[in-house]
Amino acid sequence: MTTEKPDWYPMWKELGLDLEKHDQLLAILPDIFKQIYIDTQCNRPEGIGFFDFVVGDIHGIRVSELKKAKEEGKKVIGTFCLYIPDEIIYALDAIGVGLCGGTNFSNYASEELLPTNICALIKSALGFGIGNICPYYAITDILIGETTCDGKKKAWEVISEFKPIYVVETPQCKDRPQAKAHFLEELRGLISKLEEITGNKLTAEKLKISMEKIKEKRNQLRRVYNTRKADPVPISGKDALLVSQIAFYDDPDRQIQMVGKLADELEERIKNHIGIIEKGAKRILISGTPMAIPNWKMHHLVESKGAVIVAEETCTGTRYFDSEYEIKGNTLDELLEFIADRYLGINCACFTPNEGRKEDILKLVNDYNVDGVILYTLNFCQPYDVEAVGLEKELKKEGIPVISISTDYSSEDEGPLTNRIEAFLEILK
Ligand code: BJ8
Repeated sequence: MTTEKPDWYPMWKELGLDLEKHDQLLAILPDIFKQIYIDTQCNRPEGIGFFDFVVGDIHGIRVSELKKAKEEGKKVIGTFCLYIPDEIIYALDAIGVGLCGGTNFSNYASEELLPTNICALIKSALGFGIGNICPYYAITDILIGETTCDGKKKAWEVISEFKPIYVVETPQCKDRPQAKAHFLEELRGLISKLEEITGNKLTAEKLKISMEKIKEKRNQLRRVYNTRKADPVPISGKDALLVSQIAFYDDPDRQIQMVGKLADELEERIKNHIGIIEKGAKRILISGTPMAIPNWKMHHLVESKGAVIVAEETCTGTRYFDSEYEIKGNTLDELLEFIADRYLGINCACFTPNEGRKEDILKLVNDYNVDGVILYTLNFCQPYDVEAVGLEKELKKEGIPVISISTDYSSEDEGPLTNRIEAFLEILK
């Protein structure tokens, strides 16, 4: 892979990007990345080089691949939630890209359309799209929303003025039997919509192949996470987060290969007792709202203080690959049942009740030998904010050190947050 970047301007222009604003965005990113990833870390695994390269050309190669795929007749589908199964998108010979936003750079474009007290992830994602500064958004043929939190539900109405969007009605009480029946119906509705968009027909055979591929992608990510159970830990939390973030928009076959290669290297590092930080460093679990690229704030603050993040109970963490299926059925209906079961097993705070999340956290604390938990919530995210109150009490009852942090994408609160994190790390045994 050459490191010399081609001239992507003609492609960005063709996609209708606001080139001036887009230039400003791309001018900021390399410095942030260098400061957080390169200048402050050493002894990183070699395999992380691929992921650095992907970020270094974040709006280039992958977008050009999507453009080429579109010229060959494929459709690109934008999503915002784990609950939209990639398996279905790929089985219809389309390509899925996750479009959640992780920077407040794009807020200028959405602030007049949204109230101020809406979470940073929604503001950012909408701003990227409406402001024409995200080529991934620009290249999509349709967006798929879902009815998880109220903020997103209403955001789809705003965004529908700018781009076609289809909304999947995710159930609210996912543990009820009727929730599964409802979700299955919604998945069938999604399939019909995607069949209409792609002009392809979903078959059991195609779905099975796609399920095997997406499952394998999750398997490789799980392998990377499993290595983080070791002490010394062979990869930093920041790097693991980056790998997980890129999984949302890169090609699944390449992900299987590159994440797999990284996992091989990390397993080898464990055998040779090679860590990213010395043995005995404080081990932190982050639990809460997803962290979309380039939201590396919490990881950077924590790891700058000499602790290491060993797992994330988030959708850009273990929720991405937890809950797995066996691919046994032969009919479309049977396969969809497995898919529905798998996705309804994801314990997102948007569902009620959501007891499974507490169990997930306790299991992670045990499996990853965690010293302390940070309950991380984006400001104005009510589902995770409310759950954090109860979880904090429950974890304390279990004798697990815990701290709740609500923040956004700005750097304004970094001073007070650093003080709180330092104080928290000091109380860990
Ligand atoms: S399955 S976590 S990806 S809904 S942070 S927008 S919840 S106000 S992102 Fe999510 Fe699916 Fe759940 Fe995962 Fe709303 Fe909260 Fe904002 Fe959020």
